[in-house]
Amino acid sequence: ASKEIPIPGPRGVPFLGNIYDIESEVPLNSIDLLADNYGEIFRLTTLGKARVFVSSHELVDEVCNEERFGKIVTQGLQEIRNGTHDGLFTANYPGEENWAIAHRILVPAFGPLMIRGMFDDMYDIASQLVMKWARQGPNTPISVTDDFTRLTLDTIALCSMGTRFNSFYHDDMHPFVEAMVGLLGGSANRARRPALMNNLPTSENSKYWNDVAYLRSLSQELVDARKNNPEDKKDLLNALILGRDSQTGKGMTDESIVDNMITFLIAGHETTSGMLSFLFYYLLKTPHAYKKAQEEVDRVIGRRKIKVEDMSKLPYITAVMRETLRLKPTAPMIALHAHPTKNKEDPVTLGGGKYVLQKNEPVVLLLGKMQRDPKVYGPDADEFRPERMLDEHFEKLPKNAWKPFGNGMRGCIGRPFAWQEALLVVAILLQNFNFQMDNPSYDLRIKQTLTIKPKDFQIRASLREGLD
Ligand code: MNH
Repeated sequence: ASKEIPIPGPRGVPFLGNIYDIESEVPLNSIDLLADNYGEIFRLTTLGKARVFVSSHELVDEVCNEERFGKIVTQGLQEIRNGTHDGLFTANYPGEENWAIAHRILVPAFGPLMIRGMFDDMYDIASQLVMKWARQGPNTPISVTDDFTRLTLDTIALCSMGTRFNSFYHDDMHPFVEAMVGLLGGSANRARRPALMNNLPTSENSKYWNDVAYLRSLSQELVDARKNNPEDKKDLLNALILGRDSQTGKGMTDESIVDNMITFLIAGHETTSGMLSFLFYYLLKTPHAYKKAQEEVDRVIGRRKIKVEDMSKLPYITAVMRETLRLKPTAPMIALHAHPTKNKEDPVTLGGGKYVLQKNEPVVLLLGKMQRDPKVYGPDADEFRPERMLDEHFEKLPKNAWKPFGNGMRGCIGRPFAWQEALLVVAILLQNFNFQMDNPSYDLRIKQTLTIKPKDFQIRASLREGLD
């Protein structure tokens, strides 16, 4: 213990601790600044609860060891459980066995064959976006993130609930989306308040529970509809209904199906929409990368209709997507703690005994900082340079140096879904339009909820010549 170093951090005020050290609008901004000031690890304590934030590749790599650490369901996620219970994203595992059952049933549903089966539905929604932008013409500023959110919502709804939100045909949100936004916003508010207030009969609380009830009843209706009118389709809804657990032979209960439908909607839209938005921001700020990406589409696909086979033939756009998620991982923080059954260390330490954690203290990985560690990415780590993410370099990155999809068995189950969806959208947009910033001097600002997105980012789209 002689080499022990106290974990640094801002001092804070009595009782409330560090709440004034975190800006409420974009917490990530202040947390990244604290990482700049305090280095690879620092501690914040709010209302008596401590947690550490780590941001060097070395420490993140250590915490990614699943023998020692595993996911912790933090307060924000804990509240979302009011709508999703022990669905995949919000389950406590080990402890809640439903996670393992749903995981075994659903991993194959996100396998390559199933994802290819969802290409036509993805294409359907992507072409609606193309039509909308084409009709708006080159003089209409496009609120990029809003339209990408329409796209990702409609895509995941079609593939996992078998229903169409038709978001491109309405200015208002679909009632399901409205209720989901209510659940997410309400959960964030509840996590910041003393529990007592969450049990009062306020109109806010009753709206919250009405939203949850609506989400669940509509989901159940859609499950019943598919059960009563079976469709021979490779989609997530069929996987939820028909899937059988390889270990127990059991199917999922309706309760668990609904938990995971809502989970897919929550986990599967903001992250992908944010990624697409940042991607177009970076392409428009980096003309040489934009040019290469568009040339790739023209060379590989040209003017014909995009096919699922094309998805594996776009290495530069793939690198652009990886580089976007390196600089702006849209799920910017994930929380772990010492593994409740496997880790017998007491106390738990990091950095070879240097940093001593408190009992069951959450460890938050700051993915955006870690993915700019100059020891891994060099002196130009802050630059958008897709070339560094081409396969031959990407495959040689040290372990756990690129983690936008989280870690290990609790990592993102939807990654292949998001990847195919985003590749298709980038390709179809570059194929059909030329883009420019609405305001060329726009500087990136962030909007933060569970995820991050660009704020007030607008572009213009003009149809490319030679299209009929
Ligand atoms: Mn996704 C978990 C990032 C797209 C469904 N996702 C995670 C985690 C990260 C993540 C990080 C780990 C969270 C944690 O440790 O608490 N996810 C992304 C990103 C994209 C994304 C960056 C797009 C880009 N995710 C999607 C899509 C779906 C989805 C699309 C669904 C179709 N993700 C999930 C689910 C989990 C998850 C479900 C929880 C998995 C588990 O714990 O078993």
